Amino acid sequence: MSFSTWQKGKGKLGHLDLEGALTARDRVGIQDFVLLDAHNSETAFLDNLKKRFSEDLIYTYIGTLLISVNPYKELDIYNKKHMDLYMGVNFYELPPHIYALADNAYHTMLTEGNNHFILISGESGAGKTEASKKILQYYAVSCPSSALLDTVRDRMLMSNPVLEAFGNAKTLKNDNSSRFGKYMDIQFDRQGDAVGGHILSYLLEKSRVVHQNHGERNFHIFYQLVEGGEEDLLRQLGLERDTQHYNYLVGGECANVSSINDKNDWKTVKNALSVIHFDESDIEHLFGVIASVLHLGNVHFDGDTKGYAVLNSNAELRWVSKVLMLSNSDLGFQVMCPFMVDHAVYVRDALAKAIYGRTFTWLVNRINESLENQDSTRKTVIGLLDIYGFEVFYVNSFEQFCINYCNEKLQQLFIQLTLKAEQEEYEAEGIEWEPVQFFNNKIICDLVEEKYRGIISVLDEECLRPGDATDLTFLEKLEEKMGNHPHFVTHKLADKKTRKTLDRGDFRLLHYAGEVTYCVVGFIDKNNDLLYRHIKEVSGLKLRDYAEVATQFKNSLLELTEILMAKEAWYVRCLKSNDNKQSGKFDDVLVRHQVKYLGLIEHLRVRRAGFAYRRRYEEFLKRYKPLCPDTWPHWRGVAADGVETLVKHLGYQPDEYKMGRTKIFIRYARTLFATEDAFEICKHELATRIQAKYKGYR
Ligand code: AOV
Ligand code: MG
Repeated sequence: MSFSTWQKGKGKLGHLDLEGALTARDRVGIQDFVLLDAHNSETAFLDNLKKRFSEDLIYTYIGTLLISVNPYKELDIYNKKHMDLYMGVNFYELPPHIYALADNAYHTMLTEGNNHFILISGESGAGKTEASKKILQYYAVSCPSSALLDTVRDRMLMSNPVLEAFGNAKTLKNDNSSRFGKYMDIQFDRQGDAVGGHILSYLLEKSRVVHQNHGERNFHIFYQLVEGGEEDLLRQLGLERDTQHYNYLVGGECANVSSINDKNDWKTVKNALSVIHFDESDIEHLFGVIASVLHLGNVHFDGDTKGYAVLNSNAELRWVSKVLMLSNSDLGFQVMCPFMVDHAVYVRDALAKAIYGRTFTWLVNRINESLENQDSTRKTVIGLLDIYGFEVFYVNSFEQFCINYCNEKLQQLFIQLTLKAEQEEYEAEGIEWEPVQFFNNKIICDLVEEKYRGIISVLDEECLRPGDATDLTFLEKLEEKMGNHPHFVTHKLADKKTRKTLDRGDFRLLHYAGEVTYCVVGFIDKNNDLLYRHIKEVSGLKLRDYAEVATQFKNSLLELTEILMAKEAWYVRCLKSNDNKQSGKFDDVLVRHQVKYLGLIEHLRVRRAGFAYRRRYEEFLKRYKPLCPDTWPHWRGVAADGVETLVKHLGYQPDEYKMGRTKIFIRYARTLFATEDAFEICKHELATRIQAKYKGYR
């Protein structure tokens, strides 16, 4: 390392003085698990996380993978100063941070000219959405700028509050839970300017529009509109300023949440919409639709003497027509059909869900238009994936089935890529290695998605079967077809397999992240999405395009996997520190469970299989060359030879390292550790010598 680079590095270390740096390791734990001495021990792993967490150090690396533990409190580490600090800095040089990962992905993209993605995973409430926002902010603030591009950046940033308002809700797990999946490409030009973006959204949980479990809310936007909407607007939409007035908002009995300020959020969303370039008429249209859903929820049916539905008042329906700018007769059609009361309510709810779902799709499309970059020159992208995390509730339904299946797929992708990447690296570098054993969750993915045999296929079959298919016949088919599967349990088989009983209408999947019991009620209906099918029919679209909901979702995840596989991966694994959203609390059992199922120890093991650490020759030399008189201050020859000279001087034994084609592979963490210690001491001595020299001048 040249003196000037080192000076720069020293400046960046800020308050960490050099002597302090030597002792800091004990106090704040190890910042990269690869350097942890206790070999792969789960307890040592957890101790380290906990030690760091207690010092508000929520980030730790395993090589280039970033672990983040949700602190449930605001930390002063996300300001512009920190962004500047991490710009252009190697992983090693500063404490682990999400900015370091974002910055390394960005610089690798620029130097290698290829596409990247950042996979953010973890269970519901672990901090995925917050992490993805921080990464986006980092790019928006830190990348080179021009007045023209500022607009694109502002829009990218502002797409977040809008999509969160319409796609997030309070659940029992998370006050701001993502109820849709989101993949966002951030496009960069050759200079590294962020020039555009594109969002793909995945399966919105529409059922929430008409039903919320106790302690949960509808999508944020409804409360924002009712609480924060201007008087004029509410009058125009026929709305009252009282969330309790709306049937669709009272189901969960928790309209007010202390962590949420709907009034303020309304202002943020309105402002964001104008930045994204929604004009007055778009906004009028958008909130008309939202109001129509609230009015629909208040449409009430009485039964006549034969049990047929009769509207008890036309007032709400008139408002629906008005705010949707329809003629009364369009909606009258629905009313004229002789439905039984239950059925009428069903149709009403189906309509509300369909309206909301289509509005969400429209919103994503509009945002994409505003982020589109017209310039056809070559661009590279960094994709950000933030999807609903694994979740287990008291009652789990079709939605949880889809969400948890999605998390299985992401875990599978992680396994494939980390194993694959590792294998390829050893191969490419000509290094022999022993593969490490993993629990491969492919078996669970197959159970869900396999053609003709998986749960989704059985569900589709039942949905399309003419006649008397019900949720229970679906369950029977499952029992018939997959009763012997080691990860599938039903009532009949419960005792034998898990020794836990199950209700007759339930089935249980043994997911990679834990057991989940699903109640089959509603599976057929939700998978059919009949109204959607009806809309497709009347709008003249070919039915052959139509796939059942779970199959559509499966196909979209397949496409997503292909998009991701073509890019270089970076990982953020988010851990939930406790189940009570409490700051500073580290629940050992909960964290240990997540560490296990996320495969973090295995990942570490793979990183260490044979060789704990590897570094490109140039980087290794750049950092450690002050440790050898032959390489300091300059090594004029080939970097690999310089590294060989350096490590021989340091006394590395032949079994401690291997020279690959472009990298040095170090077998034991302690070897690198000793080198790192020597480096710290050397820096300290150098600094003392330099200080003494300057004193001499004065
Ligand atoms: P999720 O995205 O992983 O859950 P969030 O990112 O929404 O979880 O985080 C949940 C809450 O934890 C946030 O609203 C914050 O209060 C807090 N939090 C998370 N990360 C941080 C952080 N780095 N600093 C401070 N507080 C944080 V879900 O979308 O439910 O799967 O579907
Ligand atoms: Mg989220």
